[in-house]
Amino acid sequence: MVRVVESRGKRLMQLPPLNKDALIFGYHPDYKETAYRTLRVGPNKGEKTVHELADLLEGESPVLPTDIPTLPSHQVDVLVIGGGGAGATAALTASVAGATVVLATKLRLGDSNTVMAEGGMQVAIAPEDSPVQHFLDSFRGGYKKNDPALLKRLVKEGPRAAKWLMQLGVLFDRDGNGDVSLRSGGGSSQPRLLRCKDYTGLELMRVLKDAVLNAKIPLLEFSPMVELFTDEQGGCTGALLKNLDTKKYQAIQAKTVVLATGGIGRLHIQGFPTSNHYGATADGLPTAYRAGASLTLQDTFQYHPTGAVFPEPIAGMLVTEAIRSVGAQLLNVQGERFINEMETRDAVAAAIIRECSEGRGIATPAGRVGVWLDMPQVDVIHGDGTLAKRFPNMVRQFSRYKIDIRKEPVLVYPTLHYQNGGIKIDIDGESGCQNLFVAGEASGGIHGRNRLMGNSLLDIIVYGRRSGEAACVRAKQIGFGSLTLGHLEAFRKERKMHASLPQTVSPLLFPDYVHR
Ligand code: MEZ
Repeated sequence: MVRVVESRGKRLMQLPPLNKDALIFGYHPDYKETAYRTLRVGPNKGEKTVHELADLLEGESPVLPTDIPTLPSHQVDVLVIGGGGAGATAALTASVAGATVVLATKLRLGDSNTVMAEGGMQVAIAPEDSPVQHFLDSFRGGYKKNDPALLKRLVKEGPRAAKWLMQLGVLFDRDGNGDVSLRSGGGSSQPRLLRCKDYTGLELMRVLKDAVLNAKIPLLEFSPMVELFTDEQGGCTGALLKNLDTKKYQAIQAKTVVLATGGIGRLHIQGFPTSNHYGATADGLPTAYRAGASLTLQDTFQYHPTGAVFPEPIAGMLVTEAIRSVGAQLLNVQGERFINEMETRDAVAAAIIRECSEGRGIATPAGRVGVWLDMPQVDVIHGDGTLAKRFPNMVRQFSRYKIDIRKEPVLVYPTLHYQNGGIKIDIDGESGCQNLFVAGEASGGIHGRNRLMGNSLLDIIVYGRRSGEAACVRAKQIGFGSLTLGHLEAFRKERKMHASLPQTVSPLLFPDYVHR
C-alpha cells in the first residue's frame, strides 16, 4: 500500500504497449479450453460452452408427468417470468397495451441483478453523439459478433427508453444547469452514461416496482418456473411454477410467455466470485433449451475487472467502472500501472489476471489475490468530497468493514458479472420457440462477445418494452394452446441416447453452496 501512496503524482501516464489479442487469448477466462466442453443434446449440440452451463443444459428436468395440475390456476394473455428490470418493464408494457398479465418470480419483485447495477445506462443523447456512434462503439466492443439488427434497435430506441423512465419518475443525476449529466464508460467514444450516483439500477427498480404495483399486475412471488409448457406444434403455452412455501406445482396457461430470468453469476463459472444476485442461476436457459429455443454466444461471459477481493465477506462485489472513468487507477504490487483503466472490460480483466498469475498481485489473508485500485486518486484529481458525493454506495459498502476508500486503495480482481450470450431472439424478443419471448440478460446476441458498460440497463428497458409489446400483439391474434410437456419427452428420449450425461437437475433455482 505504501508503494501506491508514494507513486501517486509521479505515475507515468505512458503505459506498456498493449497487444490486446495476446493479452485476451492468453489470460481471459473465455479462452481457457479446459473450462469448456461440447454439448451433446439439444438445439446447440456440437457447440461449446462452459461445464457449469453444459451441466444444466444437458441435465434432467425435476418434473414428472404426474406433477402437472389438472387445471391451470391462471389463464392470461401474457405470462412474464422474472421480477427484475426486464420482467417489470415487459409486464408494464404488455399491460398498458391491453393484455391480461401475470408476473411470476422466484423471489420478490425487484430481487434481481438490476438492483445491483451501479454505474449507469448508456444513451446517445449528447449533441455531439448519435445512435450510430453508440452502435459503432458497442459493435467494436463486442468484437463485431453482435447481431446488428438487435444492436440497431438497442441504440436507436435508447433515448425513448430514457424518456419513458424519466416520465415514470427515475431521477437521473443532473448538472448545475439542470440538464441530465453524462459520464464516460470503457470502450465508448463519447460520454453517454445516464446515472443515479452509483446506485442506478436500484433507482430504476424502485420506480419500475412502484409502477407494477400501481398497475395492479397480479404477482406470484416465491414461485420459480420449473418447466415451460408447449402444444402439439411446439409453441409455448404457459409455464409450470413451484410455490417455494407449499412446494406445490401451479400451472399458468398463457398465450405468450416473456422469459426475463436474468443471469448466470451464481454458477460461479471457473470458480470465479460473482457480482450477481443470489437468484442468478440461469434458470431460463435450460428450460427454454428443452423447449427448443437455441442459444447464441453461449461460450462468452463478462468478468468485470473490478470485483472486491478483500475483505472476504464482500469478495466478488462490484466496484463500479465509473470510479475508473473519473481517474481511479489500477496498480500492481510494485505500485505500477499496467493497463489503460478505460480499455474494454475483457482487456482490463485479462491484464489483472496476468499481473496476478505472474506474481505481481497482492495476496489476501483468505488466500485470494488482487491488484490495487487507487480510489483516493479520484479526490486528488477532482477535489476532496468527490468520492463521497458521487459514489456514496461504494463509500458505505467499504466503510462497513472499516475501509475508508477516500483514504486507502482497495484490492480488486475480476468477478463474474454478465453472460454475454443467451437465448437467441429476433428484434421483437421472440425466441426459436414460438410465442416464447425473452428479455434482458437471459437473451443473447445484442452485446456480441463483450458488453459495454451501461448497455445492460438499456437492454432491459428497450427489449423489455419490445417483448412486452410484441407478446401482447401476438396474444391478441391467437387462442390458448394445450398444456403439454411433449418437448420434455422428446428431450428425455434424446438424453437416453447418451450414456454419460450429467445427472444435474435443472433449473437449479439456488446456488449449491453446500457442495461448493
Ligand atoms: O453495465 C454495467 O455492467 C455497469 C454499469 C457496471 C459498473 O461498473 O457499474
